Amino acid sequence: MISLLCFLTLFQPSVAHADNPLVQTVYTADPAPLVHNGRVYLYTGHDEDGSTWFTMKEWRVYSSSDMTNWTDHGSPMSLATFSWASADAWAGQVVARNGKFYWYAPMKNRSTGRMAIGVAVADSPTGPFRDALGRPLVENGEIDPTVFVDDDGQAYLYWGNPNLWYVRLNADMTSYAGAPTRIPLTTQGFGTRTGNTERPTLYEEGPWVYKRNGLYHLVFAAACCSEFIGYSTAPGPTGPWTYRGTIMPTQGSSFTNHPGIVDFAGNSYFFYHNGALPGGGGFTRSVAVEKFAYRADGTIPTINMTSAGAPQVGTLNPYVRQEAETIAWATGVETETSTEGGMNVGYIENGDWIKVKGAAFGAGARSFQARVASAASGGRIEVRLDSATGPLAGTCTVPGTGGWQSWTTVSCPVTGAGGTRDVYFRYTGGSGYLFNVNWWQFTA
Ligand SMILES: [Ca+2]
Ligand SMILES: [Ca+2]
Repeated sequence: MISLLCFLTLFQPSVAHADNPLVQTVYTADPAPLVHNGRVYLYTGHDEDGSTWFTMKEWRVYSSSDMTNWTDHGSPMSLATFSWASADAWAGQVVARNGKFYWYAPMKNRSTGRMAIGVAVADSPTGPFRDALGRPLVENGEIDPTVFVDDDGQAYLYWGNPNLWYVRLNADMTSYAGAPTRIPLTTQGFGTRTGNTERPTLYEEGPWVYKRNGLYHLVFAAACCSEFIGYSTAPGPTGPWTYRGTIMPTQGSSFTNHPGIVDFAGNSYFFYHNGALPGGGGFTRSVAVEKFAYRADGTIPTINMTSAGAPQVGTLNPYVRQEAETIAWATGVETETSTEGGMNVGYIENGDWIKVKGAAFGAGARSFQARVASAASGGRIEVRLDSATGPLAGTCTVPGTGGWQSWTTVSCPVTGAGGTRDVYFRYTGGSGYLFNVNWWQFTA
């Protein structure tokens, strides 16, 4: 983490207005979005800092109601969730059904040494998730599960690298009927790869299956390496597939990519990953998102990676409790589990800051309060508008509270915060870690 934090501090000026990648506190990979109850839940893997391989031990969850400010829900599932797993917490997906949330993910089976796909279940989209079976759901040494539930209720699990498989899931979502079936990888279905006789089609890995206007879409990481994102369509969930071309060209300094597509609030969004964070690369990836619109004929346009990301949907209400870990952009800080529930922002040092985008202050805020803790001597929260060096609307003094999880609420007057503005919380104080923040709220 140290190298990432140092890089972020140095990198501040040039990224102040970017919103991609979506997470700056850790490296994230393999995005799998889920829309539920007016929020987008984003499930990711976690590349360890300084990785030189796909060294991944846990999965993470973020959520947003506006595609811009993302709330960190921590890690509700890890290799430790699965008693049979030994390594490789790789690309998975969560689907909602039966009032529960099912997370399908590949990992290495300790007893066989092969990659297998497990399934965990939770009552909430943010977990906690528990192993539904105590053993793999399916195991054939291949990876990258995606699950699609058709309109008739039949669910399908697709996965595979180097092959592409599907199996029909039962309604319980944790068992299946029939045997895994190999989808024929034909050049008609998945395009032509040149110079690789063992893999003559473009299909590489990372399938993402969904249905739109009666047409089944199979989006996937194509060719290798570096990968691009392509897609195929079919009249039914089991094919026959027809290759439709490139969605996202090879870009972004990660030699892998991974697609996730959802519709939310009347728009369509394409999630992917790249190596755009400082210190980023093929094993230190970051998830990002672009808004897109299907063409009139239903095909998917070319989507390029940007640092701007998707525009905000609506605004953020600063007059209700907002989690400190709801972040449009962060520099220097990390998140951790809070004893008050959820997460808090921590490891705050002098000059670190967090951006919250598009707070709708209306006629104006009168005061600001924050839930804080400090085992040191505290510091100050500067409430700034428009940028980290923008107009100072107020300053709250944070005292020492006797512990990093000994919480108290501080408040301070605010002036000049009216209309809809980006808010920057800039943390100042002495040396070392200053204090933690759990949540904040303005008063009108
Ligand atoms: Ca820090
Ligand atoms: Ca919190």
